[in-house]
Amino acid sequence: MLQGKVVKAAGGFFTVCDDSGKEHICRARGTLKRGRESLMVGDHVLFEPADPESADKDGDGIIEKLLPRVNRLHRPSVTNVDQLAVIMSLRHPGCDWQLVSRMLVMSEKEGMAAFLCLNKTDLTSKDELEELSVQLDNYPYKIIYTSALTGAGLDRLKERLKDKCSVFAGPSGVGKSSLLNAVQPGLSLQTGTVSSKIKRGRHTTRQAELLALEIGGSVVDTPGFTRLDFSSLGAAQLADYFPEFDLLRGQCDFRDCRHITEPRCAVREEIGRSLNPMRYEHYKSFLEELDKQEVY
Ligand SMILES: Nc1nc2c(ncn2[C@@H]2O[C@H](COP(=O)(O)OP(=O)(O)O)[C@@H](O)[C@H]2O)c(=O)[nH]1
Ligand SMILES: [Mg+2]
Ligand SMILES: [Zn+2]
Repeated sequence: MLQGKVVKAAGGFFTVCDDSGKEHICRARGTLKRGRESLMVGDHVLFEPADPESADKDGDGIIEKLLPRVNRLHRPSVTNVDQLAVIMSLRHPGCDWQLVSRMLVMSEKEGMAAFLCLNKTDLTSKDELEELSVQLDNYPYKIIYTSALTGAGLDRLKERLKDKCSVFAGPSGVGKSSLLNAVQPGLSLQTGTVSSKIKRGRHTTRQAELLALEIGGSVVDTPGFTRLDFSSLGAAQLADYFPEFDLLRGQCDFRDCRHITEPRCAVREEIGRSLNPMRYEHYKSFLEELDKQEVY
């Protein structure tokens, strides 16, 4: 039996990449097809490769066992992800900072590292970038500025992607596929203008696929998370998913402080100092959203 990783799943067939990089088309044992245990892209598995001696020359391998998962993302379904690369553009379309925070909360919840990539810097003036850097003072995640068009920042992006399994997430049209094509010119992923995508209906489902990078590592290019609700999140845990609050934990006067109206709140005292004000606003609005969920 060999060990491998599922890099593609479609129509009941799984493409499994073994340790030497060879791909095998496999089917799964019945018990691995259904329910909670159903296989997905990113899974580590044990499989029996197709027997080259067998009469049925086109026979497929059989996946026998699913190995434990480290984490998992939904829509697209991917597992064992090292990091989430949140991709946004500064213009066409402009950056949705609240959506960025939403995705970052998700990555924290799943125990994934994350970084932010702001693309299309070629469309932004130097003044705008300077203004932005004030707005992003004390932003708690690494930010890489790129242009898939001019190639600016690509080396830094490659450095981050090397030898990791990354998921590219972000709205349609920000340049996810263009960035991947620039990182690895042979990929030839389909890219499109914002308007033509909207016409075609941008929520067309597509299977997640792990793309191996020549620099080492792999990337899942997603059509963007279409539904990102907090239904599985409790209000009491929200603050745990804002890593910039970590150093202040236990320092508020009230032990169960929610950092909203309580007096002598260590978090609120740090807003505009070590805490980024925009991030705190997102915390507040997510908490409101979760409170409503829990009432109904
Ligand atoms: N000016 C500029 N346009 C870009 C850049 N990156 C992507 N685009 C364009 O933005 C559109 C959407 O790109 P695409 O890669 O399909 O975005 P995706 O939906 O996130 O995969 C295409 O027309 C690209 O040519 C960039 O860095 N600068
Ligand atoms: Mg794309
Ligand atoms: Zn507090």
